[in-house]
Amino acid sequence: MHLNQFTRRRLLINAGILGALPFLPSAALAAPMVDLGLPGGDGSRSLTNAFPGKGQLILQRTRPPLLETPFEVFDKELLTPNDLFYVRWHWSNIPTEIDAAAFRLRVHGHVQRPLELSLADLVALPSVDLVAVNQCSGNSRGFFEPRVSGGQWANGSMGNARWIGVRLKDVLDKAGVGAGAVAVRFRGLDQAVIPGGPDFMKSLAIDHARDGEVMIAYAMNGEALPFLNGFPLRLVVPGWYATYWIKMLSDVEVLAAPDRNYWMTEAYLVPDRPNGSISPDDKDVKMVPISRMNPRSFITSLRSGAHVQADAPMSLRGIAFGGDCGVARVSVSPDGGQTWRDARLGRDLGKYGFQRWDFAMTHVRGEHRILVRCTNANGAEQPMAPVWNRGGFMQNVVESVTFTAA
Ligand SMILES: Nc1nc2c(c(=O)[nH]1)N[C@H]1C(S)=C(S)[C@@H](COP(=O)(O)O)O[C@H]1N2
Ligand SMILES: [Mo]
Repeated sequence: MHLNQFTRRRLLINAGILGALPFLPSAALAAPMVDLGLPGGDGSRSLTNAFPGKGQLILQRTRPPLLETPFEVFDKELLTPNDLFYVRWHWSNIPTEIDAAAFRLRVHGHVQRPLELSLADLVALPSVDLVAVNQCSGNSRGFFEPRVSGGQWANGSMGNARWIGVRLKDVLDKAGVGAGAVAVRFRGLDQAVIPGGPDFMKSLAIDHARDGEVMIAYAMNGEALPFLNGFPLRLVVPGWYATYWIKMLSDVEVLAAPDRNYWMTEAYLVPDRPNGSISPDDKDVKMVPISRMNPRSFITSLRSGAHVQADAPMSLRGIAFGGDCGVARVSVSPDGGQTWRDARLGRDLGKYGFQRWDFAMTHVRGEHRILVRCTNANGAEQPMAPVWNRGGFMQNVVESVTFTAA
């Protein structure tokens, strides 16, 4: 796919006008509410339209903005619309305006030729596009029992988009990676608000950074990136949790020694156990940086508590993704887990993206609990018991919906 003239022009003009980030949207009190049904209680949230470039999203936190995608969006669109794509920042010190013409991406550190690339320089490199799921490590954290601290997300801190940009490898080759480089560290234009607080930075091992898949995206679904999703550039790390997908990317630093920054060694650690799952009583578990995503699937056409007409033919549908590889199979159990049948898979937009599935049911009567389970191309399948860890990361339990046909 080629970036059309419209997008190129939009990128190169001074498109990044945000104004001031709202502190507390004044409409919040009168706003429509949603109940996320969190098991620990207090699942009521307001919907907000108050954020620049964003449509109606669930307000999880105002400063820094944490905005969740309402779940019904995933039923309507396979590519999550830019204005409904979730938002998550760690620090509220985010620039409120970016001059796209003056913007430079700095590439430095253990390289032969440090670079300062303009957006025009980047757009001139060979472009690549890829459909991939961006999912917060803590997606679904609000469903953890016992509850853990952190943003109490329901299932909407994920989204699927077509990312357009350049290969990180091409940019690194232009700079010439020095012999003995071990990692590449990324940071954006946001800064810590607390004096001495750790600016948000993540790094990837050098081979991962040069795998030809990791990209620097300048567009999303054919448009410039929304400001709050990282205008003008963001890292896209296909198959890995979004914590690595640095937004407003301004600095790429090649390191000759492992990255010891706070966000790699203290935060975003998961137990070194299958699926990152432990029991609340487990002590002294070895922790490692979070990395690859696991498979997930969701029923999107029906919510728990729904009433449908008995004996009418039903077509259930939903989405699945394989995580760090494609979807091999989606199975559905119409009877609470006793029997399983394969769902029909929809069009494959790429192994890192959402894939639709559907499943026909007939002679439905009474109360039903339907389960859906994805197996990925590596043979990993969703667990029947919920994942639990102290960070509230990597949830991918088999989801279910209970409804009544009468
Ligand atoms: N510069 C910067 N990039 C960042 C973050 C951040 O705080 N600052 N948060 C990361 C995390 S944890 C997530 S979940 C994703 C969220 O991406 P989105 O806001 O575009 O949905 O951005 C990632 N990239
Ligand atoms: Mo995240």
